[in-house]
Amino acid sequence: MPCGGRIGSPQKPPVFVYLLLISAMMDIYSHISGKTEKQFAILLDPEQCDRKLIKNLLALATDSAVDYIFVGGSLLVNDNLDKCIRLIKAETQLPVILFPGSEMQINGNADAILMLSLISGRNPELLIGKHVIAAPYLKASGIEVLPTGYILIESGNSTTALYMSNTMPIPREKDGIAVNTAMAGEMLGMKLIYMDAGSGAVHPVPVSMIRKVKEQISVPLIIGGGITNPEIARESCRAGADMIVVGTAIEKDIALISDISAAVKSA
Ligand code: 1GP
Repeated sequence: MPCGGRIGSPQKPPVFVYLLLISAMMDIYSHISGKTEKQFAILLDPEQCDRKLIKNLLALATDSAVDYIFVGGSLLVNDNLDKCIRLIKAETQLPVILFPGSEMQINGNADAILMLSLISGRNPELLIGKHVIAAPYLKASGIEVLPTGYILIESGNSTTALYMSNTMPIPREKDGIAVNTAMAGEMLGMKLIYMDAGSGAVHPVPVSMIRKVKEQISVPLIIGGGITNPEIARESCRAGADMIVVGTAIEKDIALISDISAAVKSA
């Protein structure tokens, strides 16, 4: 290219444009681990993926500064996952993260997937077996994989996750077992620890357990299951949860989105 001949100097874009570009290029894990404020994810069950509900719910989620949309379920009886993700993507820019109940719940239209290893259980299929089957499909999909140590905590009722996984949860008063399990997960290289009382749990994960686990790990801690109101969300965050996941309560009353989000963000 010949030198000279340029008329005037090119306008530099303002700094915020660079920041927006950097943010768009960041992967989901960098977003999760880099945020200093507490994060809030809504869990959508593909079985409940009605266009009108999704539209209303996502409008509220965007207005309420929700961080992520999780999609998945322990037991899907319809082949709705792809349709559901397309509906969500048409309505929001929020990142969509798969929270798969089985190796069949892989979809390249999502932004990331929690690669769950059920480290509270002793079912080899859910520790490594299903992952071996899923690995080539995940690679071909190009989706960002988030290695996650998944820990089920006794919840006071028999949840679908518990029944389907054919495992025993960690007893809710056994903080020490939860701490050791989370530490082992991190030492094995898992980038997230997710303690879950299970969808529709009567009792959420106890705050004392959250506090003790958080003291011993350095990767982000996700807490879900049985969070039905802003107080539980706030207390869980104050105890050490970096991200809260709520599904059932919001399915029943989507107005809870803004109250729970406010509680999470002010914790
Ligand atoms: C379940 O943590 C999620 O795996 C959400 O649970 O449906 O009880 O909110 P809820």
